[in-house]
Amino acid sequence: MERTFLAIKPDGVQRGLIGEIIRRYEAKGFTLVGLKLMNVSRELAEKHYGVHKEKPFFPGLVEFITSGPVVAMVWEGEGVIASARKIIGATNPLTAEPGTIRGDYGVSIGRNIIHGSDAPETAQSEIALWFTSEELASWQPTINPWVYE
Ligand code: D4T
Repeated sequence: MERTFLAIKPDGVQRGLIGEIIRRYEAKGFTLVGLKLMNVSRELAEKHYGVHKEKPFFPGLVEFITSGPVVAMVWEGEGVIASARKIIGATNPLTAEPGTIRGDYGVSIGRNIIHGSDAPETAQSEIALWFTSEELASWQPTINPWVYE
């Protein structure tokens, strides 16, 4: 079953959106298999955003993601990688569709509330970067036959 990495950024935590965000993925029918509230080290932040190292916004991005606790999560389900990104919405909250997390709650691109892996390869590497295998729970919700045909 497919898995993805999602992280509620410091702005989402500070604004009290943890419950609302988790609710959306639970209600969709996806399965939470990893969850922790944590402070992000500079080393982890720089690894996670390594692809953006040369971008002008990189220093501010690292500063922001290390500025307060983050909720790191792994979610499981059919097509969860692409679907989770749709639920998140476009990178810029002002152009993100209403009904998406960023469209409903965000304004600035540098305060866009949540991160989601963008492809199977990044999902795999980000899950390995943020979680040990012991921190992930393998379980099958008993409602799954009512979610999957
Ligand atoms: P993440 O990676 O946080 O899920 O965001 P996206 O996948 O939607 O967008 P991204 O990788 O292009 O950007 C990573 C991160 O950098 C911030 N950012 C981005 C920023 O502060 N200024 C910018 O101009 C851009 C493009 C927001 C998300």
